[in-house]
Order: sequence, then structure tokens, then C-alpha cells
Amino acid sequence: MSATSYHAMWEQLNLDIPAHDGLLAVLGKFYGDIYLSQSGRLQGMEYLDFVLSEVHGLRIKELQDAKAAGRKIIGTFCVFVPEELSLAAGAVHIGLCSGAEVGSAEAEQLVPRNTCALIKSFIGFKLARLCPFTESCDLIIGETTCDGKKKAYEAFAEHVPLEILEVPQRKEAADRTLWKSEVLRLKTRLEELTGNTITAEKLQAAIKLVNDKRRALQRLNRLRQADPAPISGRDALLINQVSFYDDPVRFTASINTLCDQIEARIAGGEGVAPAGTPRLLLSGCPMAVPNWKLPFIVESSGAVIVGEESCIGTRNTRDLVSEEATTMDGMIDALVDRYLKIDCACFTPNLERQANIQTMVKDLKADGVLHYSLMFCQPYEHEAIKIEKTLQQAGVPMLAIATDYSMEDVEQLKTRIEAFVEMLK
Ligand code: BJ8
Repeated sequence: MSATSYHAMWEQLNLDIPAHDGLLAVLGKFYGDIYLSQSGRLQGMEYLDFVLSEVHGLRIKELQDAKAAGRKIIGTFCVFVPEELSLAAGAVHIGLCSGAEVGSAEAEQLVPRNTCALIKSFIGFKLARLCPFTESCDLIIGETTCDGKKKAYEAFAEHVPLEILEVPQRKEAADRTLWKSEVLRLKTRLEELTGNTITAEKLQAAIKLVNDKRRALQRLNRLRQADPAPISGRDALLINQVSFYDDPVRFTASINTLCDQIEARIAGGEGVAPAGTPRLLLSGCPMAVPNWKLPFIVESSGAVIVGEESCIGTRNTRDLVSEEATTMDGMIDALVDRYLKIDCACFTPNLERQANIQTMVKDLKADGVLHYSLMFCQPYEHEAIKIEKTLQQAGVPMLAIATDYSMEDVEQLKTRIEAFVEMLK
């Protein structure tokens, strides 16, 4: 992670410079150990390495340039916030980082100690003045998903410009009506903020642009059905993480180039691990940058990850927005319907998720599922119990892990995962 040339920009963003330098140094080392140490990486991953190395540098500079040119920056913490609307309003849409244990002591002044690490992380990043993305935002859109986030946003609103989007908890007709009214309210809010009218033409282009990004990620996911696995789970996770903050057009092009390389690799019968290596599907809570702990442990324990059933994975890319509509009404309906398909554990009931996991196991030829919950995450810990039962009936082994961002349990996790992988063999 480069630091020197960006100090003036970070100072303008009011970052805590010494602490931020320290964070970049730790992340750089962590990235080197987990990513750059891999052998047989695809050449196309150089782009991702570069983007990551400039995550707080060049990309922030691009955001500042966009602001100087009059564009607004919208930050989010959930895949329920339609990126299409931000883009159609001429704004930049960014998924904010919440994957590192930073500012925990400060965060615990605002939220209870037994709050999940993801929530503590986004509050900690803000209070410790360590996230240039948060500091660049003109508006952050929160959502009423889990109780932890809902209540945390009340406290967070005292520190950032925040708008809350109401996400229903069920998927009945009345819930769809509510959700549609929220999508329309967000459209108006974004138009007011940016001063730009969202026209049917602009929305149509934005829908196509975001669909193209999802299509590239779907292509990548399909290629991971191959045995030997052509790309590591770590690299695939990184790609999904970067998809939340990179320029969408540039990102899509680079992922399609990478997929071309993967196709060539598959044609040559090559992979990142020998054929027959136990294949795991990772399922559960989102793994935000720089949360790479579990994939690293899994792939140092004799298994390879072949899919991510998560919001930083297929939950965000599985469904496209229909491109058939040409009127504003039709496009809004298409957006509403696409986003209501998201199988987040915050819904009740949420049976689609169980079916989607079974489909992924089958398509990706996974030998087992590693269910990952962040500690204190009620929705995903509850669903882990149900999913284990369904998978058991289908004869698919599952290991449930509940952890956080600290490194204290690494050895213990490694022992459990190694035993699971051994059993799969
Ligand atoms: S659509 S998964 S991104 S809400 S881990 S904060 S659920 S206590 S992140 Fe999520 Fe949107 Fe759903 Fe996806 Fe709460 Fe659990 Fe913490 Fe979580």
C-alpha cells in the first residue's frame, strides 16, 4: 500500500495520519502474506493487486476528482441499496469497508460490546478517522435489515450524513408495495442531492452497466465449476470485494479479461490445486475488505474454496435486473423485483436461501459447506442451524464457524477446518 504521495489528500480528508500510515503498513504485510504468497496466480490478478495497493490512494484521488467535477459520492453497507439509481443520478456508488478490527474501543462508546464485528468496524473506521471512503461520502445510505445495523445507524447518523432505506422483513404483496415506495423515495432523494433528474434513458443505461458487472462475475462463478479449480477462493473473494468500490466499467472489462485467461487455463487442464482437492462452498455473512482470515485458513488446510454464497459473492450477482422495460415505471418495477429476490437472512421466512445453497453445491461440485457467521449476528447464526439440517438430509457435510475479525482464534479454527477437510477426503 503506497502512502507517501497521498498525505496531503488524506490530511484534507481529516484522517488520523500516523494511525492511517500504521493501518496501511499492517494491511500491506497482511496482503503480501495472504495474496502475493500464492503460487500459480493468473496474470489478470495483477490488476486486482494494483487496485488493492491503491485502495486508499489512486481510487480516493479519483473520487476527489469526481467531486471536483460536481459528482456526488454515495456510500452503502448493504447490497439492498440499488447502485443503478446512484449511477443514473450521475453519482459514484461505493460499498464502504467494514472488514477490519479498527477503532473498536471508540465504537463501543456508541454500540454495545456484543455487536457484530462488521458494525463495530464501520463505526470504528469513522470514529478513529481511518477511512478515506467514508470521509469522501456526500451521503451514506443505511437500511433497516438486522436489528444491529438499524440501531447502530441511529448513533452513526450523528457522525455522517445518513439516509435510511426501509427494507421489508417479508416478501408479501404489502412488503413489495412498501419496498417500491422506498425505491421511489431514494430516487427523489438522489435527484435532490445531485441536482440531476433520473431520466428513463439514464436509468436504462445504469441498469445495463450494473448488469454487465454482474454478468462478468456470473461468468467467473461458472468457470469455477471446473476441477481442478482454476482460481483460488482468496482471489475470487478479492474480486468480489473490489467490485464494490472500483469504477464499474473498468472493473467489468478487467474481469472479462481475467475470465478469458481462466478459460485458457481450464482448456489446458491446469488449476491452483490438484484435481480432487476437497472443494468447499463458503456460505453466510459478507466478508468485507480486508476480511481474508477464513479463506486463508481454509486454503492453507488442504481445501480450495469454489464459491461464496454471500453478499460479497453470489447474493449480489445471482439476479440481473430485467432489461425489457423502456419506461420509467417499468424499470422501477424491474429494480423492485430484482432487489426483492435477495435472500438475506434478515427475511422471514427465507427458504430461497436454502434452495440457492443446494443449487450452488451441485453446480460447483462442492464436497462440503463452510458456514460462516460473525459472532453476535443473530440472522445468520439462526439460519446456520436450519441450513445444516437441510444439507444433512441431502448428504452434504457442513461445518459452522462463528468468528470475528481478531486473530486470536486462528489456531483453533485451523484445527477444526483441517479436521473437516480430512473428513471430506
Ligand atoms: S443483504 S447480509 S449486506 S444486511 S453480520 S450487520 S446481518 S449482525 S451484513 Fe448484510 Fe445487507 Fe443482508 Fe447482505 Fe447484521 Fe449479521 Fe452484522 Fe450483517
